[in-house]
Amino acid sequence: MKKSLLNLAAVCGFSLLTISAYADQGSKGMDMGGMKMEGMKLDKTPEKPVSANSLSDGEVRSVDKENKSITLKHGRIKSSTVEMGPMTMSFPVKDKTLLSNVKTGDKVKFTVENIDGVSTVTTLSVQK
Ligand SMILES: [Cu+2]
Repeated sequence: MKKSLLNLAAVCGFSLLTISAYADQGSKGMDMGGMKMEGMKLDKTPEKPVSANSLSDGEVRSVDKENKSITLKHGRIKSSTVEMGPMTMSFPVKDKTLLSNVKTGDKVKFTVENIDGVSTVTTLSVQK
């Protein structure tokens, strides 16, 4: 379990170059299959509390309430389970109420966690 989370986090970070090539073309979700990890530190388990997650910056590109997803142009993400560099991509959101107050163009702060192998937005707040 822990190992698979680590693997996925590593794959996500390591897929950055591949994904970013596609992300701006509006592809949904991320195909993380088949990527091998390398150079990932495995000496730590991702058991930090959620509060250890740092907020990431993003700008909303689109909101899809029906599918509970949001496309964000995001800065660097580094949470206890997800790490990736800046890119534009879509994320599923943990709870659709997170989408109730955001619209395209909003600047947001958000956190991402790996939930069942998917990088999922778990908190989101609009920056005024
Ligand atoms: Cu990303």
